[in-house]
Amino acid sequence: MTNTKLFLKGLLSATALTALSAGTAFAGGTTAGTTVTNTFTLDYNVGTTPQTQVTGDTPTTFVVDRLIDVNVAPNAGTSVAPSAQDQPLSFTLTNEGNDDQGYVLTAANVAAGDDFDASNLVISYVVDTNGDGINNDGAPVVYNGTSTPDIAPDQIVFVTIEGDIPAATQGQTSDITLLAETAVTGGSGTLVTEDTDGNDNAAVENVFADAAGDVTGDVAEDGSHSATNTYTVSTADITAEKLVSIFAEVPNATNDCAIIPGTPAPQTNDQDDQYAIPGACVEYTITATNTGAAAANSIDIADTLPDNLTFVAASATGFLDGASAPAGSFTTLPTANQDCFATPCVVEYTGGELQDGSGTPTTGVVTIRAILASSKP
Ligand SMILES: [Ca+2]
Ligand SMILES: [Ca+2]
Ligand SMILES: [Ca+2]
Ligand SMILES: [Ca+2]
Repeated sequence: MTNTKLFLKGLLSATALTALSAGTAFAGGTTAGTTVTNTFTLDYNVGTTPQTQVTGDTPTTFVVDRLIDVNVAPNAGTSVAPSAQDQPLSFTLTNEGNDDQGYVLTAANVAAGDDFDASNLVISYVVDTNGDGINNDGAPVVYNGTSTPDIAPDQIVFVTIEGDIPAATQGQTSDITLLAETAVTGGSGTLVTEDTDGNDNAAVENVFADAAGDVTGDVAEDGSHSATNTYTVSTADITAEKLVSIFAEVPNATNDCAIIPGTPAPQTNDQDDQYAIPGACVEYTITATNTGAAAANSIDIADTLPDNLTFVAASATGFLDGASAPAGSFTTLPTANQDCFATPCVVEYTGGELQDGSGTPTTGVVTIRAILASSKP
């Protein structure tokens, strides 16, 4: 055979295999209930003389039994914030048998080996109806105990468990199991049972082939399978401090109280130091720091200035969104030179964010300048 012929033969074999696979290859094999019939012929010679062919009286027949095999696998775990509601954990359920089946689903907390339990566990699912292995097949169905996902051999179901997270701390985990028990289709929730009295060639009998799973009691070949997925708490850890200093005892063009950050007056020794005398420019800084792994957002800093001050200016730095653009704004601000005795001086910065500070702490600062009143309030 020439090399060209060998190549063509290879191509043809591959094509033939592909065509066969597309039509009939299930993980569980030939579909349950298929009737398999066979006959034979026997030819023989006596001496050199061919004799009449012998054939069987009737073809042999059997029906293919029902392989019950299900697999539950967790997808990536979920990072959650303390006290967050309706947090999803996702699993993939596959019918590895050779007939359509429904599945009774159970979500449960693992009692030991983790740090907390999630509450209000709710199961929903999406059947991969278009068979592309992607959860793009419409709205989830909330599982209510009888709304079983009914799927064909080799088909998969995307199952999501949603739970509420308690006030846990950074790095704490919660393990949740999903158990799928094989049932008949149609939503009755009736579990299938295994045939125990040996094979009848004329009957479609249930044969269990599932593995043992994570849930206690989920042993091999019991018609069920289970797996575990994990919530991990990722939280912000915010601290804040407020400091006050005298920016300039006698503010002037060089040490302009209204320019932030500007140039503070010298604070080198007692002689040059800046004292809190009437007319001095006072600077408050409120510094917020995140040392946690999660971003903190909706940060709201409010400060009502003492009534013996006159507001001058305020600014904020360091509160950045995920793309390092400024996050937040002053939603309440006194007018420049507002007398805080006559009108309360409320400074409020709203909507600030501090990103993941677990490596390097992230910091935001609100700076407020005011003049110490020259007259008694
Ligand atoms: Ca637990
Ligand atoms: Ca899909
Ligand atoms: Ca049988
Ligand atoms: Ca099992």
